[in-house]
Amino acid sequence: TVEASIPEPQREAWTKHQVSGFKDKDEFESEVVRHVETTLARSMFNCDESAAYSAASLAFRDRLILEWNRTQQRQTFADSKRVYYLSLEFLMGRALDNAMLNIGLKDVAKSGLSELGFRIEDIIEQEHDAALGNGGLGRLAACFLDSLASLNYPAWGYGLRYRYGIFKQEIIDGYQVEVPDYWLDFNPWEFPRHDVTVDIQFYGYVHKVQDESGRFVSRWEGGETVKAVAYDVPIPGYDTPSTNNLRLWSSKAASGEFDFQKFNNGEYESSVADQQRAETISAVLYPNDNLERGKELRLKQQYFWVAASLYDIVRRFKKSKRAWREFPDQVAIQLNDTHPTLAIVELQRILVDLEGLEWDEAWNIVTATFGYTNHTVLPEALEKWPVGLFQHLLPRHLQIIYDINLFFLQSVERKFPGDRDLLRRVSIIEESQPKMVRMAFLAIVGSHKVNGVAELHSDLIKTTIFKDFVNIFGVDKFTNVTNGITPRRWLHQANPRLSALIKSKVGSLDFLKDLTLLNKIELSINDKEFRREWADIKYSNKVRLAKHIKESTGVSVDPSALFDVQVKRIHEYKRQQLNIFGVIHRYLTLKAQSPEERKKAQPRVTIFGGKAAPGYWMAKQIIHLINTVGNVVNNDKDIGDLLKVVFLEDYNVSKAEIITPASDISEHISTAGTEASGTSNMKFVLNGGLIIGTCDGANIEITREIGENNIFLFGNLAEDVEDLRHSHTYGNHQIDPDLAKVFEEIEKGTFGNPHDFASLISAVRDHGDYYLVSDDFRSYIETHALVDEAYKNQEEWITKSITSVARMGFFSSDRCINEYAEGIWNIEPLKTQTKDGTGKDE
Ligand code: B1H
Ligand code: IMP
Repeated sequence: TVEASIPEPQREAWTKHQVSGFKDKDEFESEVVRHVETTLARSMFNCDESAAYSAASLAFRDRLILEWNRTQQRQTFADSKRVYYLSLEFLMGRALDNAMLNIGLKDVAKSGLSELGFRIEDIIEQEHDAALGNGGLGRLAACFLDSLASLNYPAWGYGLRYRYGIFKQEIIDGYQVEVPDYWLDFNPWEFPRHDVTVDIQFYGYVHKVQDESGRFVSRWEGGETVKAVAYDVPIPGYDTPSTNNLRLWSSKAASGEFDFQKFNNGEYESSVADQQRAETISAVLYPNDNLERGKELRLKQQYFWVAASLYDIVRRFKKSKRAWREFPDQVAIQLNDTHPTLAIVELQRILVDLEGLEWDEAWNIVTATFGYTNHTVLPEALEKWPVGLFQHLLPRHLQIIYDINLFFLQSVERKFPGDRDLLRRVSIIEESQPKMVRMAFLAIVGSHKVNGVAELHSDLIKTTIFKDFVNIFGVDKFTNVTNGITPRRWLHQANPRLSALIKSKVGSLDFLKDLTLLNKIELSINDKEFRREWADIKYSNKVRLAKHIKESTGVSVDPSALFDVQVKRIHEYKRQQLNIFGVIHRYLTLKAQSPEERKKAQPRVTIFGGKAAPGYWMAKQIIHLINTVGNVVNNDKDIGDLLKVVFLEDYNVSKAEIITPASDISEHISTAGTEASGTSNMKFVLNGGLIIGTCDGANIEITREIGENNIFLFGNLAEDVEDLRHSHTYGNHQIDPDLAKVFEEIEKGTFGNPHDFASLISAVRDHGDYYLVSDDFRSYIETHALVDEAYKNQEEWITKSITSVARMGFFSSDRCINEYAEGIWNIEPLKTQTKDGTGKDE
């Protein structure tokens, strides 16, 4: 059994002193005071809110780590298959509130803190977001960790511990300014594991040597070595003791400190340079969403993280002393986009070069282990690396890639003899100048399943970018797993009153574990009291947001106006430009009306938020235009409260928790076929907001679930986009007359120096309107008019809102994770209650 390995007397001492976490208010307070007075070296006389936050977090962390240990022990002894989720981004947001709610001790903490003189809301506010991600892709990884733990799956996340997460955005004179996000000053949620380290090699050369059996094997030698140090972040499941692990790697000079040899020789500067170069690897998150820009340091980050993670995974597997062919029965590895694709090559290298397996045997193990999730069809986001860069940084890996490609192309040739153009199209090596490694193709060839993240997107990858691979591998290799969101954070935590109201109708909080139970609230659709409370909750969430808007922008908004929200990364394909052009059109329309006519207009507050990649010029122009339009509109006496335009700076997870529950209508208006899924659309609807959107990504499935009467769809369809683009270039491209008036007004200087917005306008008018802004403008404006009308009928609106929420059960990330577990990973949840602590029986 578990304990047998420890001698009797020692075991007795250990069990006698077994630690357990706090269970009630008194014990919680005592833990907080202990941490304040010892860990933080403070006292009741100088315990400010920040110290109280730290101490409360440490008290919860202590509890979590005990469950973490038990969970890891259960998993180790059950010895069942685990899944490893490799993601370069984990956009976790704040941890304290989430830990309190998932463990179920928020009320205890609230009264405990209150007795010590603090309001829990103020304490929660002290926490700095863990912002190790750009947008949807990183937040999806965070929701997946929550579901994996809540559903008791044996699962680990692997990522990078960036010293700087996504930059903090400030808006100065209407422009985005980037400020570094140094978040690690004091992070109570991580455990440094200075004993868990891996040496990672770069550069060097490859040569062949004969092993004991006389076989020639490749050896990769020389070059630079950097140390990876593990930092563990416990991930609590909701209403379960299961606590999983997110392991983040930090880079350090391999020699530990700087080079004393050089230091003693008087080479002071270069002696620290090596150390600094090593630490640079995990220093900063690349701030690009849906864009790849081939920088050597990024490839270094990828290999560093992938090699450390695989070393860890393989070490854990080897402890079980199983045969290598059992590896895929014990290990599933999911690649979150192509960023970790090198893991495929690294595992093949480990098996062939270090463990001495034959190529084919190794390759069968590799392909049975990996699954690849594609998140985008945008050409500028598909990763390609110059062969020369690979040759320099990872010489052995390039050889392996060439071999993988050769064997793959030979198999294609056998299946489709003589089709040389096919070989050229699907080759992992693009024969361009310079030659490039196509990471998505490598990921497909090296995985047993490839999935898209919403139905339309999964169809599109099969018919466009990966079409040839469907013919080669068969259609069954390609599948769909529609994204989801965790209802714990995005309903219960962000909107506690709505969660409580739903609970009163469902009978319990079980809907947080089985979101389809939401459908029970549809039975109360005519319950007057329920409807009144529903509307009241939305209103009070809007009051809270209005307060935030006032504090952060100085603009006063009326909470009874229609709140129209678009918060997400700023990108041309997401079309914030369409939105702001629409706002200008609305403004011009109001200005042209008589005061009498204007009285009939529906008052609106249009709210924007989101970061632009620092080098993305167009996106920055969009932010600037939104701010200048806000300046004009918000100060126009004719307009008053009929229209307000605000840009909320530094949109992040914790701001999303305030903004999402306060929306009446949110905008998901990407050019059809460009947004793989979108996940904020799900969050808004789950919080009782309606949406205006294009037939794109998950909007389509949301429509199917909630019914088309409950969503405002507009615009051209994905299937027509190519033809429209063609006609822009080769036909007579006429832009929409109302949009032309908007452009005229900008060019007159109404919103500041028109020169600042010239390229925004010319992209639409003169350069082919790639994102179809003009084509969709009319239907966008008309659909917004329908929104105004619908909002005036509040009873109808509330009915739509309740109906939609009732039908959102499908979009839980629990459903999504169960689909991955069954269809791709072949793993099962682990029981949490066992007689002997091994997790083998209930
Ligand atoms: C998504 C990215 C992405 N798709 C490259 N692709 C990056 C690509 O740093 N990079 O190089 C970073 C991010 N992100 C998003 O994934 C999609 O645009 C959303 O539609 C989708 O909802 C989300 C999660 O699947
Ligand atoms: P690793 O996967 O080997 O790094 O182990 C992760 C954690 O799981 C360890 O820190 C332990 O808490 C736990 N663990 C792993 N192996 C054992 C074991 O053999 N006995 C008890 N706990 C283990």
